[in-house]
Amino acid sequence: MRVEERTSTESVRRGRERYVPRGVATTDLVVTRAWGARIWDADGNEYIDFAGGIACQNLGHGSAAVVRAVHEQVDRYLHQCFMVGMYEPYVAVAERLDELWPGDATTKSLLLNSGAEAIENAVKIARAATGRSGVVVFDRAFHGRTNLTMAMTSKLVYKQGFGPLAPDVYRAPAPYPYRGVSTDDALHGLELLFKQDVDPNDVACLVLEPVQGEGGFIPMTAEFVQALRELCTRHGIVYVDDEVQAGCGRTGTVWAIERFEIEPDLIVSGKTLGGGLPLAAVTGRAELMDAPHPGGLGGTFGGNPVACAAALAVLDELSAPGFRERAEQIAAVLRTKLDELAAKHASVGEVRGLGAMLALELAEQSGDAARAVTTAARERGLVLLSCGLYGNVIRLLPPLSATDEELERGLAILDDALGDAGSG
Ligand code: PLZ
Repeated sequence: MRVEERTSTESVRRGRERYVPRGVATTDLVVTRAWGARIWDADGNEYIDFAGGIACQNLGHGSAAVVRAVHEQVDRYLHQCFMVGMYEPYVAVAERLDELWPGDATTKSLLLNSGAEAIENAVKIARAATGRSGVVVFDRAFHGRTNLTMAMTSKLVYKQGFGPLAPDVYRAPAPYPYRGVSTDDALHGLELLFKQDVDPNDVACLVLEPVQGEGGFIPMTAEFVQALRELCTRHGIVYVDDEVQAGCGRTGTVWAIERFEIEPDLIVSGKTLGGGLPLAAVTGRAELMDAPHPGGLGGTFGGNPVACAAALAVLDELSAPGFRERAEQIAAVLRTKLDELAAKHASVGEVRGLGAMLALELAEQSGDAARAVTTAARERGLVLLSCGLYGNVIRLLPPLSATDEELERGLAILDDALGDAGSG
């Protein structure tokens, strides 16, 4: 049995080398099964999962309600293409997103396949609605890997050699107190951008993650978000809230922006939205969403019925009583232990995050130590991811269905891995 399984690990690794381009960076892990907050590899080893497929499993692997909804939909029909034959699950997801909208607006939703595709469509909608082309994004942003979104994303690895990049994308600073960028500094940077590079009256939208994800799990300050909201209103700029990583219950509330007490114009969601199936959405004020002409928006698979059935179950679970309370308990368990680790391991510079979206930043701005920690963690049975412009941030994205015992086991492994990495 073990021999057979080992063969399969090696054959997957060999096949990956032979048939999959190196541009898709992978770890050594070959997964054969996942349940709740645990993953098993092809050798039968069990791992605690603190990655959740990069924030796609906030409800845990194999969530009963999601699996049931998927099975039922599979028996009905798999695909129609909404532009050929409409179906109820698409409309029902849009209706549910309207009910969950954090504000007073009457909203409509467009469904798509990926976060990047949804961000692209948010920009199209903002451009159609305003008749302007400029897009403002921020330092350390991640919005995707497609042509437009790689221009919006910071970090060379995502765009080097892939140009020309899309024009009319401008970058401004965002608060990062740990590295000395205050809210005032960031707002001053935006003021300069509007003096030096682009007239705010030529800007269609600004796009901001409420907690920066790939960029290093940096929560935006409420003052910054509120000042941007005010500025957008003043200049007729569309405020696009990128909730692809921070949304869908990660911080406790359905949308992270609820914690900042502003109403955005468009929300982009993805990842956990499809419960593990590819689904993303742009939701926003009806008059903005209706700006593009008929035929201007769409796609073959966007809002696939099976993904929509999964999303309906996901959105029910995220907004069910008790979800937020459990997420906050998990956040408290994680934060207490991370604070302890920061006190114990000299390599740790800062613990930060919002709700259960938490991370450790290593003081040294190089990816080597964080890579050593994630590798040591995997060897000890914990799947863990790094992030940040310098790759020196260790982020925690455990399923919010994890038990206290699973969290503690994962955190104990993180402690050991920080020690192994020679940073203790
Ligand atoms: N916006 C805030 O975090 C995707 C990237 C993994 P897609 N983040 C994971 C990688 O290396 O490609 C993301 C995000 C935010 C947009 C996206 C893009 O979402 O579904 O990967 O296209």
